[in-house]
Amino acid sequence: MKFLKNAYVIILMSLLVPTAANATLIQANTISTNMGAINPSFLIQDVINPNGLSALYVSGLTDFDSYVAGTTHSVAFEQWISSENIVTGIISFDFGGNVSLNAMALWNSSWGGSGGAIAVNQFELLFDNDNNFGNGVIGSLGVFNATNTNNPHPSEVFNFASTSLQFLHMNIQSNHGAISYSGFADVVFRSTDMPEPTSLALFGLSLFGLVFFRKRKV
Ligand SMILES: [Ca+2]
Ligand SMILES: [Ca+2]
Repeated sequence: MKFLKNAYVIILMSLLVPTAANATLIQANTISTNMGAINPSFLIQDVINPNGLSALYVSGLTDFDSYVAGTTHSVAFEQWISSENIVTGIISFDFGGNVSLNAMALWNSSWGGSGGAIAVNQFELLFDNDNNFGNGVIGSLGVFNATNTNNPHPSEVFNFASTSLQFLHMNIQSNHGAISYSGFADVVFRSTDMPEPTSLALFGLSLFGLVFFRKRKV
């Protein structure tokens, strides 16, 4: 009986350990910006779908760390480019419900422009309780610099303290020199929420353990 109980605890622990180490890639449901788009081929919506990346992802299923480490972006026409003469501004992400995030990965733009690259450079991430940057935000997750403008380019990962949020704003403060446009190719986010299938497995195992030990006691 004691052996069985110990075995049960060990199985439970072994399930908990990989869950803590893994983190799931998650994508926003919707995105909007006050920076517009140069034309309908370069909409902001392009940055939250896997088109243009060297591998596909599935939000809520794909492992974040291995995905962003091995995936590049090289398709010049699968990216967002701002309206002319707007190089700074706000991009807002809505996750459709509360999620816990602790990193964003970004694949930048490789387009050149008058004065330099259009790739975004300095930006601040801010979390909010609505989709409106203008009426204030709850807090900042940090100020970051995106430096990689090569083509094809790997992702750059920006880490921050794990935060529960539904709305995230990216306040773009500079690009890499272009005087007329800013842009980037893709973003994904790192979720620290426990993946659903593991939660279910743990729940099932707990229930099994409870029933099993109850039965043995009788
Ligand atoms: Ca894309
Ligand atoms: Ca707000």
